[in-house]
Amino acid sequence: MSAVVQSAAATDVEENLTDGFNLIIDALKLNGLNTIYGVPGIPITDFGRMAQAAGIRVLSFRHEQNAGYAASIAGFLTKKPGVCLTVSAPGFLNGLTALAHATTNCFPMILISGSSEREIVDLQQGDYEEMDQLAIAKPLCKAAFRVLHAADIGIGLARAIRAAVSGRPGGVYLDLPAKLFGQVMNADAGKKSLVKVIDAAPAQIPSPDSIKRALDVLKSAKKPLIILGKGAAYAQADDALRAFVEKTGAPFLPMSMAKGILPDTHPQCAGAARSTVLKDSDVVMLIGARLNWLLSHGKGKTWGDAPKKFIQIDIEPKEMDSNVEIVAPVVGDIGSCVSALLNGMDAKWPAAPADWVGAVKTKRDDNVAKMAPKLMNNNVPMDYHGALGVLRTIVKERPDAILVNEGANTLDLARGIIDMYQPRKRIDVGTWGIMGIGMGYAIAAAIETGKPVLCVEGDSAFGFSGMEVETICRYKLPVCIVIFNNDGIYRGTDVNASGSGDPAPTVFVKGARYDKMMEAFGGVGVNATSPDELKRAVNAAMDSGKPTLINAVLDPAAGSESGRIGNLNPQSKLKKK
Ligand code: ADP
Ligand code: TZD
Ligand code: MG
Repeated sequence: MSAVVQSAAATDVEENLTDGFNLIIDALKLNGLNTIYGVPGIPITDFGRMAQAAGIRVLSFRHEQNAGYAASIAGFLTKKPGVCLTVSAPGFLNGLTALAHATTNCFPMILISGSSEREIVDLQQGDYEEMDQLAIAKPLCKAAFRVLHAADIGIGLARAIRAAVSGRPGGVYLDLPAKLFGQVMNADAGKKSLVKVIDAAPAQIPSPDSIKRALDVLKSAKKPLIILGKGAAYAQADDALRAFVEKTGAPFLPMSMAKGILPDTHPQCAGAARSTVLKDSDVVMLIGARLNWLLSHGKGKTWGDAPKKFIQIDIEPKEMDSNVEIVAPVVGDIGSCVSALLNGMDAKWPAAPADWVGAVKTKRDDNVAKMAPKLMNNNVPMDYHGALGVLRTIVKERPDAILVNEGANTLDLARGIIDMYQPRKRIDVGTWGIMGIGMGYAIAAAIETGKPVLCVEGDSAFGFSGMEVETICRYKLPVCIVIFNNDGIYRGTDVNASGSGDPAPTVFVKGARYDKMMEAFGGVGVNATSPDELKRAVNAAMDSGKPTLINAVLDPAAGSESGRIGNLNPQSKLKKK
């Protein structure tokens, strides 16, 4: 209900009034947007307070980028746009990275930012935190809107919601100049101006022809492969996806945030035979995954010489043929597309050829067996495998916990080693391979799902959002952060070739105790030097639900440059000796 301001007009006639503050709050609540991630300040300080008083959950962060990442992953986890609230110019810019990230990753998010007065900004007269924010946001998001009149707040938010969640989801910018918040209007007219968005992301039904074409190509396959991407996780069509994959009998490969839609231990999972299935498959069906760098653009050495046919299911028609020819494009939402495919497969649908399925299974079992002893080592100092072996078991025992993961070696090895068992339980660096998502993701995951969160963080990765441990302690969130502390980026062993006395660019303070940071804010800090210690500390944290940070001391020499993507890192052949 709108808080009503009473005003005694000169005429002595009392009118019920509302204002921009109240209308924005009412519009958010009307559309079920009940959580805001942000940082307060001019002109939104009072807005945050009032929103909280009105029952919206307001999570106040230490830096807007982290609040923005929180909003972006809230969008991924819930299919509703995550809302981030920032102050003008610098706060807005801090949030913008996350907005661009949301757009790149196809997560629905709305960045709402206060801004300075139009009249002054447009004449460039030097207002407090002056910046033409709308113009700057536009190229970095799916849509950008500005509201100048209180009466347009309802429409403005409705447009933002639709733009964020319909079609391919993405980031939307909503610019609210300071004056708007205090603008007063008649309360009844204000109430009527609000819009409850109906069917914000309408089902997009694929054409029957496209379904038939896709099934014909799939049926012709001798070596089919299904690749599940994070769009498939986002779609929340878990039962239909599982039924479809099982009906085909084909090996499936989950992209990192699609792990767990079907468990990584499923007999058809080809995660541990990735190179084999990419090289040797003859028909590849992409479901909510793009053929970008993460899949070597669908060509080159990774994909082998044998000719391949691609089928692609995606809500975005322009995604088709972006990197290679798609012989069977299926455009629609994944739930509708997969249901239509299932309907088109009769009882006699042939299972994937047994020789192919068998070959993939053999490769996978071999690779798993080769890895097993490494994961059981109790070396001190720890290596990645010893530490990850422990975490792998913990996730197996606690399959509903959410795993947040970032770093280089810490990311690449954890992704391969830690099996996931449920959909949308693994959230990580995403399409950009971005560092800094860690604490924002952890906070949103805890808030949006109420589940315990385990963060597996490189020491460098953690540094990008580390101050938010205070936020985690303040809101008493069930987050356990494990820092793989190898004294630096990739390794802690680099030396400065100049001998100037400065450390090399990739190394940090040796023997740093990140656990003390957590203690500073009343959380639990643990220094773990062996896999056994690590296991005890993580289990205690997951049992207690207390904010915990475990400094896992790793061998500084254990990692490799850029983790698994060293090939993307140019190296000078002309280095000085
Ligand atoms: P990954 O990184 O896991 O490979 P990408 O982010 O590259 O995944 O691809 C996700 C794809 O999923 C995008 O092309 C996006 O358009 C698509 N997508 C997102 N939501 C849906 C949906 N509900 N239905 C169909 N496609 C979707
Ligand atoms: N800045 C941002 C925003 N994203 C990035 N990906 C990078 C910088 C470059 N970068 C990586 O790609 S991984 C990484 C950086 C700085 C950190 C790797 O070190 P780590 O992990 O300690 O997190 P490991 O286990 O030591 O490899
Ligand atoms: Mg490191």
